[in-house]
Amino acid sequence: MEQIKKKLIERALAKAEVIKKLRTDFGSVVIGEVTIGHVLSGMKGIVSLFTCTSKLDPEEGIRFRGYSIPELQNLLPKISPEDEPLPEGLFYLMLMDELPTMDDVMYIQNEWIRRSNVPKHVFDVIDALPPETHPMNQFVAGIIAMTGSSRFVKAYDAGVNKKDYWDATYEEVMDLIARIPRVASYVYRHAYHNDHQIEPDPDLDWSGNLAHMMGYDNEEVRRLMRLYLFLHADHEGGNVSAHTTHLVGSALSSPYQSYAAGMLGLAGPLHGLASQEVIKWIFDMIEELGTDNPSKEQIADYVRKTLSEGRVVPGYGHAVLRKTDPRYVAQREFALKYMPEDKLFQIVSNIYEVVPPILGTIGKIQNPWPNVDAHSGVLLLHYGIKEFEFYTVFFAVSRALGVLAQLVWDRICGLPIERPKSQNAAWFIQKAGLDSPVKF
Ligand code: CMX
Repeated sequence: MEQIKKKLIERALAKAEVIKKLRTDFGSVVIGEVTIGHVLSGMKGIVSLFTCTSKLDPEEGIRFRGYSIPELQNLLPKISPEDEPLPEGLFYLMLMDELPTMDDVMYIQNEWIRRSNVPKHVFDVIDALPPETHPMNQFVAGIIAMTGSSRFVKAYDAGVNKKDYWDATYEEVMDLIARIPRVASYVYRHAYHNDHQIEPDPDLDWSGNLAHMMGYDNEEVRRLMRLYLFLHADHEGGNVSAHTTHLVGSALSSPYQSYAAGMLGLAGPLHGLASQEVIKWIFDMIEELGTDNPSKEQIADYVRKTLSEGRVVPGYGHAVLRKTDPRYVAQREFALKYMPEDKLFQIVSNIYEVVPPILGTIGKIQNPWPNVDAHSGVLLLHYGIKEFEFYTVFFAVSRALGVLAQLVWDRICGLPIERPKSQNAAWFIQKAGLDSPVKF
């Protein structure tokens, strides 16, 4: 067995035993209560998922295996001191629960290069779609087309013992992550560059290769890719993409299937599609106002108009966070370092000053502050990646790291199929003691 798997399972088995013990010996311990409000408000606040890769604090933001974003910007291996952390290292941390050395990172990187060959029929599937098909749909079609090479399905069909599910899952997860940049960049070139595809460069890291295969070869873009793929990797277990990947995986669907399902959730405008919606919203504002240098008053009027039309202000608000998203802050710092004069960055900065006070006056909005999507597009645009419908694909590439590391852990811990109970309206009405004016 290769070294990393040996190390993983040696530690993980002891931890999995503890999780099993919690289930068998402490299953009746009460950890909260469920109200009608919880059920009808998107289940927010109910602790109902087990996730070990990361944890989200409403005030402080995300911590990956206990480490905050600024801490990891110092602690994770980089190509050079002024660079961003290599996402390979974050994956190692989330999977192994220890900070990687540069050797560990190089091991992951070389594994992903070794496993990165994408079967030709996957490209045929993408080619068969009209180039104007939304890039997220092309991307997911490409992922689903790979299910034929599922190592998990092969092992399952061969009758593998359930205690070894994690092994085939790990192998498939490593294949899948290795192949993702090739699929994503293939979609990009299919959608926007007349199918002129660019071959991978085996000397580049995972993020650098994505930029390279898309057609962007300067070092600053690679740096941005590393930052982007590091920041979007995980956001604990309850967000739609992570939760869906986990849920579908609980039926022992393959990692390819589970991840594809999760990414269809990411493709919604209230989740990852918001990164495209932010730029679209800014361009619409510029067009409507007739200026690419709108004043704060003009921006405020446009925000109020958006709200009065019953639309959301994209990039603002969050189901858990109650402060400015530290992922927004990290991107803002990148912009201040590399592109402080960028016109769109100035607009994004002005929006940051204008939107929270307006949203804050609307009582129902829990969090008026920007989330990760409020900033990502403007960085990509600065380096010439102007096709904003593609932005969520970057998010999907990054999100693979967290949700798939967790899927390996789900299988190590032998988590069962998920099956919460639902009830009809009459049940809730009776529980509430409501005298309903209409009959159910
Ligand atoms: N603009 C306008 N209204 C907003 C709002 C925003 N940015 N954020 C929240 N609201 C509204 C909600 O739509 C909801 O209205 P109703 O009661 O009429 O349905 C009300 O305020 C309460 O919402 P909430 O409890 O504060 O927030 P939710 O947990 O329901 O929703 C989120 C969270 C992110 C979907 C919401 O803030 C939103 O729609 N933001 C804009 C889209 C966005 O940026 N999504 C990306 C999130 C990050 C990510 O997953 O990538």
